[in-house]
Amino acid sequence: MRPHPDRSRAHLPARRRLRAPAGPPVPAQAGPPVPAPAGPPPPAPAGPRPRALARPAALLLAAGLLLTSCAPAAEPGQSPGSPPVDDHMTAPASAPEGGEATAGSEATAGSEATAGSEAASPGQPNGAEPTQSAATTDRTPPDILTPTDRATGLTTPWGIDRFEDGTLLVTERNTGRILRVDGAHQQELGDVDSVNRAEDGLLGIAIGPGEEHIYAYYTAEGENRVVRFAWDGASLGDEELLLGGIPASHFHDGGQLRFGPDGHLYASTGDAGVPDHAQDPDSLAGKILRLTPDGEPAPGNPFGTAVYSLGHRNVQGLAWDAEGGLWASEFGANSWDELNLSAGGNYGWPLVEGEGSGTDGSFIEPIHVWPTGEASPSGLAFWRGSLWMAGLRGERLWQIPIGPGSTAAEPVSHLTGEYGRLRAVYGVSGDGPLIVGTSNTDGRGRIRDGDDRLLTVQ
Ligand SMILES: [Ca+2]
Repeated sequence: MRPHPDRSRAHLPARRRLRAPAGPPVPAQAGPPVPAPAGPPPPAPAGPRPRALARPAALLLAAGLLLTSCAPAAEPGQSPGSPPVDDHMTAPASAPEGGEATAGSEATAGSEATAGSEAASPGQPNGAEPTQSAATTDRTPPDILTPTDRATGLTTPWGIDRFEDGTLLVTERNTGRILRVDGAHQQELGDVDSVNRAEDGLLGIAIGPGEEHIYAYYTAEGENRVVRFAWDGASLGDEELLLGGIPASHFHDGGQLRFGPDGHLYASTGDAGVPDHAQDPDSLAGKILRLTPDGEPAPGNPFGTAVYSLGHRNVQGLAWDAEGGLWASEFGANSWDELNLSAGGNYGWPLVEGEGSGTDGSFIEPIHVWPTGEASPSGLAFWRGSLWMAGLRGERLWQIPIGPGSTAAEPVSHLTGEYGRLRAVYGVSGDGPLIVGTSNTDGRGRIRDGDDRLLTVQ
């Protein structure tokens, strides 16, 4: 397929293509915080903003290397002491949700919204719909999305995986329940001793190799944990702690769990309300972690720890494309949500939100950015040649067609406003439908009859 004009490597500045440094990773420098710039954040332009691609050459060069970071700064648009927020809110700020809330408001705990994006009304895009690149037309199903209910009556479904027999494994964030969904039948397999105050709780779920274990990510008192249970095909065994000590908060807990094509377990974490943690390689907050199935740091991790990449604010979606490129969806603070292509390295938070590679050009820039009112992205899946990214505050499903070399075409939105807040997405190309979960019972949405639901998209 032809590269999209905006994606042509000929348009890339040399710095982006050749940015990966040689030599060992350099730890973050200590130093005083850099004050936030004065004045309000810049206005969000309409529609998603694509980034020129640094791929594939820079990606390959960057693999496994950690990039130099700079002194930490306050969150853009916030004073240094402002409480953090993440899970941007859709509805009036009455109910809590974790990590997706508005700026500085404990009262709005747990939402994915941020200040400056409250102005956008649910279902009302801030600007023109992006048009699909002609280069991707042949890859994109013609309209595509004809959802039907797969399951109803759920409470804030967060993580989804699928057994080989096609039944689904689903977590409920607020209740801590692990469910198996077979057709319309829902079976509770067990629960975890999780706490849920806002965006925290029982989050990601992943079925291990050979379906011998089930892995979960949840918030316990004082920390987030990666655990696993033995699985015999019918019931859960005892819980085994694989990795504790992941900083936790009401907001910004990350929580996605996925096995990669390399057989390692990837976990996304949030900054837990302390932005500087994202730049600290010794902290597990604000990172993508990479573990062996037994919970040890994966061989080749840049610091010899669980840390794979750093400089993230709150990643809740992980997916691999057909060529093995790892994509991550990330909540922004006041202005920009991000879609990143991750090969290790430093993704800039809190020194950069959205576009920008930092004062020395060392941060890896996102591939696409969105105003928080149009996305506030959680789940991410790769299915039928595209990434599918759920928007909570954006109340839509973003499709990002992926071409050769892990290149991304222009995003296209679907289901805008039709089902409310969308969070969980699961799909495997060539293997079943796309599953999309709503999140209207999370305290920030308008609950529709039957919510929350899992939708089958064919
Ligand atoms: Ca970033």
